[in-house]
Amino acid sequence: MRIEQANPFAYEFEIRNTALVLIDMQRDFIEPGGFGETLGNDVSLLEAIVPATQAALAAWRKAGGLVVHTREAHKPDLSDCPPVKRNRGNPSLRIGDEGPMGRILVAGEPGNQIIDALAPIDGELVIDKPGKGMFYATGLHEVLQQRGITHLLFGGVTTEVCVQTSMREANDRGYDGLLLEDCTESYFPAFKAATLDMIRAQGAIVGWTAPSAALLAALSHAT
Ligand code: C5J
Repeated sequence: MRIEQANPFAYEFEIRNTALVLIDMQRDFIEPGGFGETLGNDVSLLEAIVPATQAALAAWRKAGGLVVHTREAHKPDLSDCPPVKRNRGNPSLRIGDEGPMGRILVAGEPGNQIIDALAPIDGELVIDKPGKGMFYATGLHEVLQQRGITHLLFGGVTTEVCVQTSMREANDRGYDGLLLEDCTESYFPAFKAATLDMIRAQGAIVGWTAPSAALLAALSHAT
């Protein structure tokens, strides 16, 4: 399969060797009252990518591809949240503190769940990650290797933090990664634009980007 419109050049993949990875599409980042808003951000920017992400997820499921959902989530005792992480951000509402949707970025809390529109279904992987990158302290690389995954299609939030970190980690581990441009967002539009440029610069130094319509078109020919 080939996405001709990918940047900086066509992206080739096989569904059986590829996973769609949705990074941190959690209530904490996307809905009012969560971690994202406590940092002073306008969360409606992120909500805008939900329809395109839903369409990509539905098409990928229909094609029978593997889906991986990640959540930025810490243990309730915060033993996996180093002080350098907890002590930054909004001093009056830190990771682990009680917020409007439960404890901020803590596993099992209402705000830590993936939004209903993109809720995982049986057979999909759900990875709780204590860092920004999806491979740090998760064991995910081994799981993907066992399944023969070599290519990763990315969506999720935020573009320049957890998505970019995960793509860079993936690149260093030998995966060919492509970021779906309209299925990712930042609280800072300029950061998103810069991240897309950085990923595909210098002959795809981190990976590729493409509009989700190009993926849908490729899949419609295959299914
Ligand atoms: C952040 C994330 N921005 N998922 N997390 O803290 O990008």
